[in-house]
Amino acid sequence: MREMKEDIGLIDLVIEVVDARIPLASRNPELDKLVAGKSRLLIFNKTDLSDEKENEKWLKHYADNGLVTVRMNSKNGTGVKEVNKAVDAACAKKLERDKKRGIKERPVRAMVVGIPNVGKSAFINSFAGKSVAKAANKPGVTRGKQWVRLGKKLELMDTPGVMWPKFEGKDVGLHLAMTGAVNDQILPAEELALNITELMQARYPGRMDDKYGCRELVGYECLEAVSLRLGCLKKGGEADTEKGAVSLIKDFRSGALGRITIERVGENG
Ligand SMILES: Nc1nc2c(ncn2[C@@H]2O[C@H](COP(=O)(O)OP(=O)(O)OP(=O)(O)O)[C@@H](O)[C@H]2O)c(=O)[nH]1
Ligand SMILES: [Mg+2]
Repeated sequence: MREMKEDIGLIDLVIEVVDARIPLASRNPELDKLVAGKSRLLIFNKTDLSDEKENEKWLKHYADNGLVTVRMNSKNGTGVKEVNKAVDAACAKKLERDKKRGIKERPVRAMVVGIPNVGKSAFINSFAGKSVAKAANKPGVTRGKQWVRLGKKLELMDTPGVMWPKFEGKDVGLHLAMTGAVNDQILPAEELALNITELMQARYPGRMDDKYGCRELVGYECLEAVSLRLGCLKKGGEADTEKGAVSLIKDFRSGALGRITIERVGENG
């Protein structure tokens, strides 16, 4: 955060990457203060993993709040054309301003920010059309800032994920753990899985049963049923819920349980 504050003077455009499954927990309220007065673009990322109906509601919510938002799937590049348009618009404004002030043409500098594992580097790669930034499915991959030059017009700064200064309420931390934004060592797999069973059975009834035959069970009983179905067994034949939990979490995050939006418009502020 401190480094960002130092760099913000160099920046023309701030690109904030948000996880469409957790649009609240993946936004950083500190950012608003930091980027006040800068051109801004919100990338609504991982929309292939989130519920389409909820995507629509979130996009409307952002539009109502005057935010320029582009829906992205940074894995396959869907949305890149719209990003180009939005960046061009931001760039045009800046070029005009520079011209008026007699400043020589220089590239637009954009800073890409967001929480760990949200897809900042993947977004830059899909925008660049080639692999220029290291991306991987765990938090903390990008360690330091890195400039990426895209043609003569644009320079992008990849930044390490920044976590909220503190977790307000238990749900923020839980939701970040559900999507894999915080290190898996922080919350025991079984505890996380128990929370996932509850969320799935309440929000998307039937999906867990279709996949694991666990009917409407929740909590530990559900986790046992899931583990048995997946063949996660201990020596005596009882359910290995530790192993089952890890598989369930993987299915939940990868989309194997369908497209899921954890946080809804109008909830938790
Ligand atoms: N399904 C899907 N996966 C995505 C999308 N964007 C990124 N990912 C995946 O999410 C994981 C994290 O992506 P990164 O680009 O490394 O995330 P980051 O924000 O740069 O992470 P840090 O550098 O650790 O802060 C990778 O496995 C990506 O392939 C997307 O739109 N859809
Ligand atoms: Mg990164």
